[in-house]
Amino acid sequence: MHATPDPGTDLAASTASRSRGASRHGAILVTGAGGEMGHGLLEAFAAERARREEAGESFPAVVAIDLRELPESHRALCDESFAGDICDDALLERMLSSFEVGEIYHLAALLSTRSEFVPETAHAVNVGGTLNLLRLAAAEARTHGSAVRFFFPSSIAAYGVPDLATKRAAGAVSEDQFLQPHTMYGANKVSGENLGFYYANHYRKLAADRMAHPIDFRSIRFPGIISADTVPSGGTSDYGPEMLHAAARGEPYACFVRPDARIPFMTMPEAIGAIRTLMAAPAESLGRTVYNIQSFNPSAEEFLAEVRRFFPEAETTFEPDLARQSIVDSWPEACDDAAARADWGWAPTYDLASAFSEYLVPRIRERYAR
Ligand code: AKB
Repeated sequence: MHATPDPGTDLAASTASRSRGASRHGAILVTGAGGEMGHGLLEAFAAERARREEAGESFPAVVAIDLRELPESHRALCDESFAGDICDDALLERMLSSFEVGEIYHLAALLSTRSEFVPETAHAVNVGGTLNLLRLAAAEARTHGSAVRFFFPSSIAAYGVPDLATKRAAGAVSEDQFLQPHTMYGANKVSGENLGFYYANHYRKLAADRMAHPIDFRSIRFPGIISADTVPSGGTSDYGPEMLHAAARGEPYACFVRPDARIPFMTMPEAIGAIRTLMAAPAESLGRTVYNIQSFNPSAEEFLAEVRRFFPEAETTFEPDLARQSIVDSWPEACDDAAARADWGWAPTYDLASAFSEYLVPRIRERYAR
């Protein structure tokens, strides 16, 4: 049986014709670059570039895409930025006319709370966008003849633990348990993981001229992430960072989950470090495409106790929102990260106490003192 000789997309066809034209610059592409994680990643690339250039080595161009124009602080960290939709082929075409993409960090997504208000839009962005980027990566791989390395941030939202009793009994869950999420965002994350696996290993299975592994797909299931520099919006793990930032600003905060709500968390620098380490790991050492990681997993009440150690005046109350609480209840209270530890040397930098005393509090105090 024969399939069509080419992926059959305009993007693929024009990528091939471009390769015969003017030379393009090797590039790392970051989508959703204006978000919390995007900024951290752009900073890490800028630091890496400075190190490499000092050693007389080259570093690829860093190209950012975000729905909105990037702030100057972000733009200064990349070689080129594009404002627009990752589902817009014309935008991707413009980017590809100048850059040959060898690595992609696909961060653009609608988070879990926001996605429940507009599930179909969330699917279009979270799954449609991922599919478009995978397709672009496969076309680029065909053009330059080597696999494109692709990072996809998955989430504990990929899990759907059926009820609280099961959550408490399960403890730390492995990558393969409870994969029936209760949210559109979670369903989108599972789809992204599966699409990545397909493009990496089985893309165009029946085509005579197929490239066996056009994409080197790597993914981390992140817990809730806490940054000292930014307050997230649209997520359900946001109660942790919101509680801390409100206390540091001296503002009251009504926490939308019960005191006993428990999920895993980590700090933003640990998340950025983990992405960089996973993406630098030799392919032979990776036994899976998707890895759990976590640093600490306090209940909301334990998190508040830590906040009050530094901000004793914190005016925090608990006013659970039943719907958002039900999402947190469907996420595991801990993740088994043994595979990440064994395959690419993942280890958390902080526990709850040191995350507060060594990173969050000093930096947040400095931020709000400005
Ligand atoms: C969210 O709450 O939606 C995100 C996540 C856990 O992926 N922070």
